Amino acid sequence: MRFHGLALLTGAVVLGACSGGANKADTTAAATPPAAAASATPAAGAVAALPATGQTVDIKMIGDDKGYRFEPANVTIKEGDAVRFTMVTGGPHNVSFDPTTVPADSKAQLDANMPQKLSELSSPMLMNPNETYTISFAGVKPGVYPFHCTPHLAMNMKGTITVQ
Ligand SMILES: [Cu+2]
Repeated sequence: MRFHGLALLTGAVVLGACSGGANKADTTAAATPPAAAASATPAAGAVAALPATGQTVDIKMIGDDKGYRFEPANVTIKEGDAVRFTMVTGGPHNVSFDPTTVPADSKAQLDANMPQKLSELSSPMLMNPNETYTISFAGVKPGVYPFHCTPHLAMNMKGTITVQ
């Protein structure tokens, strides 16, 4: 109790000192970085995910005796729509956008709109039939967004999402 009171008193003294002059304000700023740095880490991914506001377009993830593919592989959507990937056969599959081909001005938003990523712009693996993974394209600017399945890239499991 006594200790707590002392801590409060110390805090009050520091506050009082802070309001004293410009130099003290600098001291406060210098003392702030640990907190700022801590919040700067989330700030790097500070773009908030935006929920879809439009239609949901479906793409199936298939691996069978005809090969590995997205079906349809190429879709055209509007900004604000969502694309829902459904694991059908031949998994694990995922959805991965190549950071070097995603339009730079939408990269952070698209990345933010992808939940539970394995890595930047890369969805988790869908293992079981009927598992889905939905990506909102809210705030993702018009452009062409090529994507692929990481495990089956060599088997040409690729597609493109064109945002109008
Ligand atoms: Cu695949």
